[in-house]
Amino acid sequence: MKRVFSAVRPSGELQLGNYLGAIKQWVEMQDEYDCIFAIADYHAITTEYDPKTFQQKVKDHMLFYLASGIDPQKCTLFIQSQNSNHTELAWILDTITTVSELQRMTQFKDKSQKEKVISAGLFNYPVLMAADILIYQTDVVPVGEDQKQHVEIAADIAKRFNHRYGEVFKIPEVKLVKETARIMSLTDPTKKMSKTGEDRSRINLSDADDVIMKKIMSAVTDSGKEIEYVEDKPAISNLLRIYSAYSGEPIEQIVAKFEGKGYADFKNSLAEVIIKKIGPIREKKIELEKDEELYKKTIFEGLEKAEIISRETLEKAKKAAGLI
Ligand code: ATP
Ligand code: LTN
Repeated sequence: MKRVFSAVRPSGELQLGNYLGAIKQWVEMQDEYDCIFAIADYHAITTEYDPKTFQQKVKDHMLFYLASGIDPQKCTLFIQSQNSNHTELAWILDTITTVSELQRMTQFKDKSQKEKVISAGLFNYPVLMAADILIYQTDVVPVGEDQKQHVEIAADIAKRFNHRYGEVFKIPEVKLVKETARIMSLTDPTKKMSKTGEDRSRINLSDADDVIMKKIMSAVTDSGKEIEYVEDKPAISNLLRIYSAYSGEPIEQIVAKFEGKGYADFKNSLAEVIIKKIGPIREKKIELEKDEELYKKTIFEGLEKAEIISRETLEKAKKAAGLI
């Protein structure tokens, strides 16, 4: 069975882009693949964060994974920082990664512009991510577009290690869903929707129905009033992709349905489609919160499995590099 690994950093509130770009794919893959999903808390602390609320964020993310349909009976779920094998391997991989290739990373360039202080952790972020992936001998990494470059550098690092020290790592491949790999902001269709963007620009998985309705109704649109899927209408095209992903209807069919109707009708219907899917996830998460043991049990059992698999690769890598 092919292995899948992916993670989300608990940097804010899970948003619709995280769900459509990543988590929805995970749910669909769990029957066919051996899936391992983590909460990348070590990645979250590479940018400014609040230690007081951090544990709650980590827990909320995990409960949203479960509420979205990730089944701990089928998948391995754990918290990245609890498995120190990752950081141990990351150090070894750091020694075969060059400063110039890390300087080329788009996410580093973007995020370092926004931070007051640029940490070495933010710079080395892709190397820890490579360790996350390679330590499980991962075949496939389902993520959104913005993480593609990081999966590619992980593959480069794996090839370099294997070439220098002998075959240890599998070479991972990225998996994107073309239509939803890059959901754009509701307030600026030239920017990606993100957890850390302004609240109006995104739909959070925790948003109440009336909040979703309000955010969609006030989402920016393009000039003109036709509902069209064309390149020079990036705002409406983004909303059409969201509509299609949530309703399962092809874009052409949605365009035909709203022919001659205005933006208000379309947005109203879009909000309803989103609410129908997000509402039950939000309610399920609230229900799961009541079960005190569920979270602890899930991450404890997941960690046990993750440690066994990752320890084996780490030892192989250390041996190959002459460290044992
Ligand atoms: P941050 O604002 O902290 O960078 P983010 O919302 O961009 O957070 P990440 O934690 O970086 O989210 O991403 C989690 C997963 O969701 C990744 O696989 C990422 O590619 C995917 N993802 C994030 N934003 C989008 C988006 N707008 N469209 C599609 N996929 C996305
Ligand atoms: N950097 C990713 C989160 C992440 C990840 C991973 C994704 C950390 N380690 C390994 C896939 C595989 C992000 O979404 N910002």
